[in-house]
Amino acid sequence: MKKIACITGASSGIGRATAQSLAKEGFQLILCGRRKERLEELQASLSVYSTLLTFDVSDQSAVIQAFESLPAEWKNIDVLVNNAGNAHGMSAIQDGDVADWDAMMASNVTGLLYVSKEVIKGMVERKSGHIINLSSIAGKQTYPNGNVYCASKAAVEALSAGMRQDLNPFGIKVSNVAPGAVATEFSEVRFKGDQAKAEAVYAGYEPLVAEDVAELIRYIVAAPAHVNIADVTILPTAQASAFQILRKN
Ligand code: 8X3
Repeated sequence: MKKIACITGASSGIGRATAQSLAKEGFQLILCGRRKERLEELQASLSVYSTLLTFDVSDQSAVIQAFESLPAEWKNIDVLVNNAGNAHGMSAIQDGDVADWDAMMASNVTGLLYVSKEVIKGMVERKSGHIINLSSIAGKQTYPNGNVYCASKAAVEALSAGMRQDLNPFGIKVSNVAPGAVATEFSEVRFKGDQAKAEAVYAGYEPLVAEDVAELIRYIVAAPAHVNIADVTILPTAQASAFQILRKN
């Protein structure tokens, strides 16, 4: 029988790579994102059947409308990958920009909840499903100037644990994936287009690439029915913690 996976933030980075990895696993894909053209370009590159939902996770009515618009054949979502999210700015708490704080909490926490609410309904009814939440090493260790981003990812950690508890009676798996440094658009967005700052994050060592995390997600999804890979931290070999990266220059 066909298996359906829904991926948020599929237009770039880990989300896009996860679409490619789950396509190899034979999933039909619901690709969610804000940038329709990028989703269409991804769709055209995939060998599996897919459909697009264009919405912003932080807009609850848009989230509801998007999932309601799914034709019946797409409604039974087996796997939800809550990947959408970003960092905006990096500064001491006393210098933080409230708009950045709001944007991070809205996408990383509230948006994850809005999407989950729409998808969990069907999973509970069918008593099956798998939710994979993208957290971060930043959810496990707070670093200087990370404050609100770290808090948003700590919230994801708590939500993964809470979802696992509440959805346990329904046989629904919940997995938490916490990557360290991954070379994506992440730092460019965090530093608002400042290329030099973004490149410095990944300088002097080999960071993870989106495909490394996507392959981990594929492994988590492909585990036997009785196995839930509950919580995984994935780091570049050069990274020992949020605070320690071995750089060669
Ligand atoms: C991204 C990893 O270490 O830049 O979530 O916070 S880090």
